[in-house]
Amino acid sequence: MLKPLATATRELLRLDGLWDFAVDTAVGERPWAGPLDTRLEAAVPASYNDLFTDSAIREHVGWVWYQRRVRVPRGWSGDRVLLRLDAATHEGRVYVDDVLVAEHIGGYTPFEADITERVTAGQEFRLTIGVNNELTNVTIPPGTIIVTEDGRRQQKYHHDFYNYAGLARSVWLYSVPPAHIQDITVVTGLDSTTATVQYEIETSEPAAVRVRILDAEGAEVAVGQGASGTLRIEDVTPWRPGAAYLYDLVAEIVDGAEVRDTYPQSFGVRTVEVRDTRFLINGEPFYFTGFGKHEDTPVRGKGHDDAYLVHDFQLMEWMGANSFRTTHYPYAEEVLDFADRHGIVVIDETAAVGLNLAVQGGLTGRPHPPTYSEDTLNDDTRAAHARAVRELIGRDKNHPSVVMWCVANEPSTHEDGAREYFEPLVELTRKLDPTRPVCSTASLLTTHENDRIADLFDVVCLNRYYGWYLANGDLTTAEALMDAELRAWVDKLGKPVLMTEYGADTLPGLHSVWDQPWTEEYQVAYLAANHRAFDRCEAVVGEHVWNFADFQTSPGIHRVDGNRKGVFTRERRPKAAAHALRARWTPLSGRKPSTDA
Ligand code: GCB
Repeated sequence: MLKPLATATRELLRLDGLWDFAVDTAVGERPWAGPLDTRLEAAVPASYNDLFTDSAIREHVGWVWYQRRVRVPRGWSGDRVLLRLDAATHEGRVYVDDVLVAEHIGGYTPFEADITERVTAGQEFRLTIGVNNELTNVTIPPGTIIVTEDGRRQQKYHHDFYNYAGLARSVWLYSVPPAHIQDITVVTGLDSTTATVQYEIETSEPAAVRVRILDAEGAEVAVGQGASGTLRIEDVTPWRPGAAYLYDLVAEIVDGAEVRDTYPQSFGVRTVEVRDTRFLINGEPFYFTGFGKHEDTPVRGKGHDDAYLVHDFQLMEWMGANSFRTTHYPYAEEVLDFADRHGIVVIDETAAVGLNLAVQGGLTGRPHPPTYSEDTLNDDTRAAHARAVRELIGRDKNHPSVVMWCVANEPSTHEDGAREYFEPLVELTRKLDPTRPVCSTASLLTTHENDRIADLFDVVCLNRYYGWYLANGDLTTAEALMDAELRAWVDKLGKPVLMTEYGADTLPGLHSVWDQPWTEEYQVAYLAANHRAFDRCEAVVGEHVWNFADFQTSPGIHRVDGNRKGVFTRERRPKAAAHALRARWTPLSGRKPSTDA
């Protein structure tokens, strides 16, 4: 799905700002049918939960309503008019005046509606958006809703981050010409100094298509005719980690000398490959340094914020972090665009987090229901998961920064049904994109002995907390456990191993001369112990610390004001570990540390 852009043939209005806002219990049955009866206003983009002081809004389970009036620019008559929501978390319904024009389930991917027949250029319309935050066993991520004895509905889920909801990304109104470009796919190859650029363009109706490739200075380096084909760029400048270089593939619908529609799709030339126990970008071994992150800031919740975007990337660069994983859902497209432009490598993850009922059994010691069954995660869950994979790849396929798809975080992999659930999803991912490796991360409950799915993936991605959830306060044991685990996976599968999570909760300002958990010194020592083990294992291709910054967690989980495994606080102040990581990562520059430690 193309990102809306203003071009010579398209115009664009961002509908961000203050919208009227109400929870469903405060308004009538058909809140879209007239002006919303409310005094509340909510900021877009932002999660609504932390905006208000009323805890009933913060903990509301169900629909909330956003409304505003929108004037269609008067110059748009004759064009098609589209509404686009970058995200409605987790379900959205969009009404133009009294009419439902779009519905979508899945909280982190965009959707749109052609509203040409419902609006008039120069006139206003009433735009109402319902957003539902409910998670069930057939949503991605899954959850369950319980009703307390006194009749309150409560949302339960199997991941620790807070279930922020609302319109956390931009809403757009945009115009396209009647015959327009609907989608573009670009796949690049690299042979020494020559690039091959395979392209495929979808149009709204049969049309003559022309393409031009422009380099970063705007010079034309290749031209082609037709909706699909392969072009060559001689003396190409590849996209490299830390040294981004972007081209534009300008697709045009032409009618004689007239250009009916034009859309520039940016892309980078780079290859990705897993060979033996190495992860290669442009044929060269790449060592990942960086983080699992969250879209999470005070007040805005998961609301996209360009200031935090710039600052987070600055901090990553300052530390020598060359990559991150979009834990645990697709991030705003602005984030990936920024990564493309600045040469940061991304592992792009679906919102499939918490597909694991064994975790709750593991924590409480109580028997747990099976993760995969008709009453728990079932065929409908898998269908929702398949949609999530399609929408992720549909949105992000052209980003050079994205080097691997992560289909799930910490699913249950040892229970009956795990393989039957995952095999078709991995096949689908590879069919949709044969060019990128595929992974899923493994929790502590997944061992090399009980796992049933790791062979489906290209890289063994481990989330390991030796020295925190296990061997807490005993880093000698933690290091030995890590050594043993790494050896076991390499012996079993002979694939690269990426440490996709390791981390220790840390209270800034707490200090000790001993290995005392929660202190800043312990976080530093914890990371160092883990690093010694990684450096002894040839097959380890990278390290992503959990987490970049402290983040808000769900009620009912035993945390002190959120998850404190951040290397930065939630306000982005460094803990001692930030300086320690900077000292380790800066000299590496994408190369693996020496293995003779
Ligand atoms: C994990 C999860 C992550 C949690 C983390 C923790 O394994 O993938 O979402 O936040 O552990 O800190 O417990």
